[in-house]
Amino acid sequence: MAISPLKNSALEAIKRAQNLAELEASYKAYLGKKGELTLILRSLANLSETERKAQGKEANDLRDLLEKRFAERKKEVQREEIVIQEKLAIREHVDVTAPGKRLPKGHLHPLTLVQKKAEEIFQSMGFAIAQGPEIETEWYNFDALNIPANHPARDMWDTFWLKPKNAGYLLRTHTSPVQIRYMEKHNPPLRIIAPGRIFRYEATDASHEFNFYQLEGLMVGKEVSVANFKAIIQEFYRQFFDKPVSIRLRPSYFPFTEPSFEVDMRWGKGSPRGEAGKWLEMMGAGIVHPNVFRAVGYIPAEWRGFAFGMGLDRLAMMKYQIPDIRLLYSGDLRFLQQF
Ligand code: FA5
Repeated sequence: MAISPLKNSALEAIKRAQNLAELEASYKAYLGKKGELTLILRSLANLSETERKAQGKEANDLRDLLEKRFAERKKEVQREEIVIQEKLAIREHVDVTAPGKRLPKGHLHPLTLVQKKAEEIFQSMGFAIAQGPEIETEWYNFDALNIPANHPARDMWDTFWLKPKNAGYLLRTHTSPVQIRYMEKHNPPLRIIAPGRIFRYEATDASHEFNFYQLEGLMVGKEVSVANFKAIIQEFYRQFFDKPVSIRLRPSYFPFTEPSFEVDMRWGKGSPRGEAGKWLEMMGAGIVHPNVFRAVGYIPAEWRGFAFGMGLDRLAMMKYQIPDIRLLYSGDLRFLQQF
């Protein structure tokens, strides 16, 4: 056989081989002991010197080329075979009768649940939702709320100051500055709540965090009274807990309300650590101080209002019987997955 047609048919056979067995068979047919090219190479010895030179080079070149192509195709076929086997292996693993895998779904944090529920109830009573920044100025957090510089009342709120301190920026210590921000932009009468995160530079224990959540409330009108406050708060609790709860109003002091009081709630039976019968302070509240109205440009003689600031964490603790506020921030899934 002449070299040229042999070359074409050999290259074609290499290309066509789909697996190692086919490839090996072709290799044998051309380069094996009795392969076509091997025979040609052997027969060179019988040729005259000039013919041998001419044909010898051509045949040896072809042998080198074919060796190379066989090796390349072998690698390709091996790779293809691995892919096919992997596919088969995967198919073998699909057991159509096995029950489906349940994808774990996330859910809302108990504090978020509590905040949403509280918002829903207050909205149903005509309160709008307002928001303010977590980084506040001294003016909104203190001065406008009738807490002048150097007044001992400032110490009621241990503060994280931002550097430099004389710039007057701080992490808000309560949600009350949102009252000021809202009243500056809106005319009375008004009813708002302002839920949000706040910060205090204080030691932690089972009922105190240094970072927690409050929900501020403010209602301003012509004849708003403590009686209105009490009715609204009692209705809020009734809806929130969906069962009767005991609360008490206790006289207190806040610079921005006069009179001021605190609302406590009694731990019920089944409380987590035998707190049953004990009181937990739920919020501060009172009748808006005239100086607060002055700070926002309202005429104090014309308007009356009540304000309150409730701890959302404490609300969550009461609702879900959580013995320690720190659990809410622990990121512990054993705790969080119970909600
Ligand atoms: C205030 O922050 C006032 N701004 C509340 C207020 C608003 C009074 C409007 C009058 C009018 P106080 O510091 O007491 O008040 O905090 C209010 C509530 O936040 C507390 O009753 C309690 O429920 C919660 N709270 C206070 N400190 C912590 C704390 N360290 N960790 C968790 N909850 C707290």
